[in-house]
Amino acid sequence: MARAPAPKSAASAKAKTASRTPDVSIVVPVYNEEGAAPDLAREIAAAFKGRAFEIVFVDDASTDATRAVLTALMTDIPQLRVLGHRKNAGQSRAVRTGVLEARGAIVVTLDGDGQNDPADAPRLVDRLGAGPARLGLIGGERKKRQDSLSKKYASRIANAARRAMLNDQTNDAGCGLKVFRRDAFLRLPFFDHLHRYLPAMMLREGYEVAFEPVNHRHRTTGVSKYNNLGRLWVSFSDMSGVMWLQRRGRNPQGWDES
Ligand SMILES: Nc1nc2c(ncn2[C@@H]2O[C@H](COP(=O)(O)OP(=O)(O)O)[C@@H](O)[C@H]2O)c(=O)[nH]1
Ligand SMILES: [Mg+2]
Repeated sequence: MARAPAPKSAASAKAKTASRTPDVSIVVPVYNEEGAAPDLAREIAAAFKGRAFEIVFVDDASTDATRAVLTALMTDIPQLRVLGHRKNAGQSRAVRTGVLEARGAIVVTLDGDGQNDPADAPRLVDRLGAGPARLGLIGGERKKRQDSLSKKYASRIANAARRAMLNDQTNDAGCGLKVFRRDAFLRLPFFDHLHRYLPAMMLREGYEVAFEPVNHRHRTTGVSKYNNLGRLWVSFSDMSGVMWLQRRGRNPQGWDES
């Protein structure tokens, strides 16, 4: 990955980091995360210090002060960008908005509540960067989930069902920490809840996917935006849609030019 030489002073370092084209864009969808978002932004900046990166928070029309507290941080963190949907459109759409706006060739996504640990992200970025172009995505796999027992059980059952039906090689589809090639993501069909089916859609497009164990932390502020029943209900309709896409996803195994 190309890197600019080390700048001389702190002031010029700031200007340089802010203006040079980033290698990596860290995209964070947020909805009503005013308590968690500022610390998370600082943690991401610390984890990527010394690299050419940008942080793109996408506020999905929060009704709390999420957008304001993030905007106030922009002077402290020059790599921080804050986008805001005019109307709530869901986590997947927020990820997509961030990826469309991203300037880095590699995109990291992280949950906005601080449950993913930004310190894991550079390792995944390096692994993707060192891999072949056909490697489209590296997904985080939470080894020790820090969630309620009911959420852990529901998620275990949902993951087993999804994996059996979609054959998507994924043990932990719900992990918000993922790293992928921006151009690969943009080739995928978009639908609400796509963020849980990214490995399946990457495989459909002909990319390989890999997984890496990551840390997981308790939510210390704000509330979960999903409940088990709601998630189960939508996953029934999502699953049949994704299976249809898989059936209709004929793949030429690459192509050649004469
Ligand atoms: N943009 C956007 N983000 C959302 C929405 N719902 C949840 N999120 C974000 O998605 C991430 C995961 O949500 P969370 O409630 O923590 O799910 P849980 O960890 O499974 O309980 C967090 O960063 C949320 O702020 C939404 O409607 N829009
Ligand atoms: Mg969470």
